[in-house]
Order: sequence, then structure tokens, then C-alpha cells
Amino acid sequence: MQTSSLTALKELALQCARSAGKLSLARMKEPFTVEYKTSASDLVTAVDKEVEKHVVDMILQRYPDHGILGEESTFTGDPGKYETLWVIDPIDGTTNFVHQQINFSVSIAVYHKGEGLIGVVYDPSRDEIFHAVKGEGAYLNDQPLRLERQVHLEEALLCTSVFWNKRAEQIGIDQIVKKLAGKVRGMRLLGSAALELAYVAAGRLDGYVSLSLNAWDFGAGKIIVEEAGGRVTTMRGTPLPFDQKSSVMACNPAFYEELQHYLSMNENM
Ligand code: 2AM
Ligand code: CA
Repeated sequence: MQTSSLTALKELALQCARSAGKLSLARMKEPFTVEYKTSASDLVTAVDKEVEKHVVDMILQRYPDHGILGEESTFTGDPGKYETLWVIDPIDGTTNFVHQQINFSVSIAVYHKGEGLIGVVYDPSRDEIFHAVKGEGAYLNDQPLRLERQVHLEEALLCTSVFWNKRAEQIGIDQIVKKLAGKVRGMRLLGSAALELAYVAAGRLDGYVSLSLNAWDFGAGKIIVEEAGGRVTTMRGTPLPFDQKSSVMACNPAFYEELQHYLSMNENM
């Protein structure tokens, strides 16, 4: 893809993320309906749907021939059929949006022929935008992000979402992560995968491990972490798939092998 096209895509992705974030903040101040998706701990609001529609409209107005894979399925086409695919989550961390009114994000990625080109994660409550273009580095607002500090697993601050994942208990990965919590400096649970990945890129967290994530959860964060010099794979060490739920591990490169070895001790993953 030409540099000029890439720049235009990046500008639109940044614009969509900011606009979506602004809309979420505005709607947060008004009453909104909350529904259970699969259970009482899996929420979706009318705002998630409205914000996704807003982003889809912005994208299609500019690029009517692009496909969109979004969590709320606002785009009706078959995402597999498009050369250029936008992968979006209008509100990543809906539980936080409802309960905390912070710690949620907008996640927007652009993939071309299966390759991740652009990743944007915007935290509207703090007005922080994490972004990356493949081959051009990662940024938090205007500050470049570079994971240059060598971190040992023992001194790492890790983050996870496995403790509210039922499958984690079934396959025993929750116990492995629990043991890991005793080995590292600290463990955090933020509840927005996109934001957690962005924080790994920014060095606020040294690693993130999760189960059952969808492409809209990790699509943008993966590009940002990799452009900052970090590594992102499944817990088995394989590339992340786009067409099914997947485990995700993202971390400072210094302890990737050690962490991967630890996590892959579970045969069922
Ligand atoms: P969502 O808000 O877009 O659904 C990993 O933690 C991901 O799981 C989050 O990014 C969040 O994405 C989703 N999730 C679903 N249920 C959750 C819960 N009870 N607490 C936190 N995250 C949850
Ligand atoms: Ca969501």
C-alpha cells in the first residue's frame, strides 16, 4: 500500500476513535439501557451499538468498498470478502463504562490482505490515544513508545482477564496464572483488553495474558505492542487467528520465552 493511502487511513482511524470516544463520554452522562449479553457479567449497552454505528458510517462514507468487523455486528457484509478490513470495538470494557466510567476504550485497526497496518486505542476518559502504523513505530499521543528496558519475569507487572473466564477454570489455566501471580512483582485486572495491550506497549504493564479474545479485542493493541517492540501471540506461541476466539499473550520481549513456557504447561489450551 502507498504511503499516502496509509497516511489517509491513519488519519481517519484517529478521527473515528476520537469521535467515538467523545460520543461515549457524552452518552455516559445521560441514562442508557444496559442488557445482559451471555450473562450478568457480560454487558452491552445501547451506547455500544450507537457508537459502533457512528464509526461504521464514518468509515463507509469515506471508503464504501472497505469491510468492517465490529463487536456489535453493525456492518452487514461478510468481513472475509474484503481486501481492506477495519476491525473495531466501539467500547472495550463495557463493564467499566457502566460501573466506573473510566478504564474503557475505543479500539480501531485496519488490516489489508490479512496484514495489520494501523492500530488505534483511545481512552476518552483520560484523553490518551495509543496508535501505530506498521513499520513506523508506536505512540502515546505524540510520545514514541519503545520497550527498551530489559524486564525479568520476577520484576514484571502482569495483567490478566482469566479470572472471570469460565473456560479458564475448566482447563485449569486460572491455576497456572494464579501461580504466576506469586512469581511476578504484581498482577492487575483492568477489564479492557485493548487498553491492557496499549499499556503493555507503553510499559505501564509488562505483560498481558487472556483467554477467549476476539479480533476486535486485540486487533489494534497487537499492532501497537509489536510496533513498540513487544511480542504478541497465543499462549501456545502461534500467530493470533482472526476467525475464532483465541488466547492472547503480549509482553516485553525480554521474558517472552519464559512466560510462554510457563503458560504452555497447560495441554488443553
Ligand atoms: P468488552 O467490554 O468489549 O466485552 C477481556 O477482558 C475482554 O472481555 C474485555 O476487553 C471485555 O470486552 C470482555 N469482557 C466480557 N465480560 C467481562 C467482564 N465481566 N469483565 C471484564 N471484561 C469483560
Ligand atoms: Ca465491546
